[in-house]
Amino acid sequence: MKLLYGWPKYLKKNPFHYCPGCGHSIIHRQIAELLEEMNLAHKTISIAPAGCAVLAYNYWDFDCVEAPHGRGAAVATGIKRCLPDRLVISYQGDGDLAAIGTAETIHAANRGERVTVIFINNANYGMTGGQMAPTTILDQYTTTTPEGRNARMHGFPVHISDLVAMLPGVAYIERVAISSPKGIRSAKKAIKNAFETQINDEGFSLIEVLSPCPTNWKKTPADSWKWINDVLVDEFPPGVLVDRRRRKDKKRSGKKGKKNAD
Ligand SMILES: Cc1ncc(C[n+]2csc(CCOP(=O)(O)OP(=O)(O)O)c2C)c(N)n1
Ligand code: SF4
Ligand SMILES: [Mg+2]
Repeated sequence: MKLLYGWPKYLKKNPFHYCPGCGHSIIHRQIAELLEEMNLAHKTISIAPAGCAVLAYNYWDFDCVEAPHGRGAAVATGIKRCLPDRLVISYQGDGDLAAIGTAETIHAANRGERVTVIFINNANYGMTGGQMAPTTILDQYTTTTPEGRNARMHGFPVHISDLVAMLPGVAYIERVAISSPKGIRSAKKAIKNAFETQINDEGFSLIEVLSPCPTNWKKTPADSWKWINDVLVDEFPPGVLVDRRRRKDKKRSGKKGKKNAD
């Protein structure tokens, strides 16, 4: 009999602590599946964030270290520079990456660090009780925007992936929405592209995942998918934001051009 679906080899048999309908568990599973399918688990070092995914190492059966809040891209840089043959994955939420970790993320991307960031954007600080994050959209209710996010008072949603995509060190950025079976399949393909980008030494890669947080959104899991599809994707449209893979230009690779070589 052909096995169509089973427990991924690199996912521990610990029950997830995530709320029903939370997107973190879907992406945890996809990362474990891909490392098995791509035969990369033995050389992977992942980085868990502060946020709801703080215990990611309880689920992943491959190496994982914990980074202080927001410092994932800096920790990833250090690991990758010491161990360049490893696949280094920094897993971060939107509060973690787009607020306290803005500087680390932008500078790691600008340096073209050969690391992959998985950016879980659920438009709020999930773990600490649903406060406004930089990615919270206008009019969205959170515990710190009880009347909805107001641009005059709180500023506009930060499109951090679009900002980072402008930097020449970046090789691949894609945004996906895990709010439909199609979107979930696209997420796995996007994460695979990012891992390949790193394995091929092409530059910084980041996948932004629009991910449901039913508990803090105060919605059912089904309504959370609907809200992503009806509302959140208007602010953060899914798609490839930049793809500079397989570029041949010498400035990028750091190799001297003919003109400068002699
Ligand atoms: C230096 C520091 N400041 C603040 C915190 C508190 N804190 C823990 S998680 C978190 C926000 C998490 O939000 P996000 O990164 O979006 O992850 P989510 O829980 O939504 O997945 C904050 C502010 C901390 N742990 N460390
Ligand atoms: S609070 Fe939100 S992000 Fe955190 S586990 Fe629950 S649904 Fe997931
Ligand atoms: Mg969040």
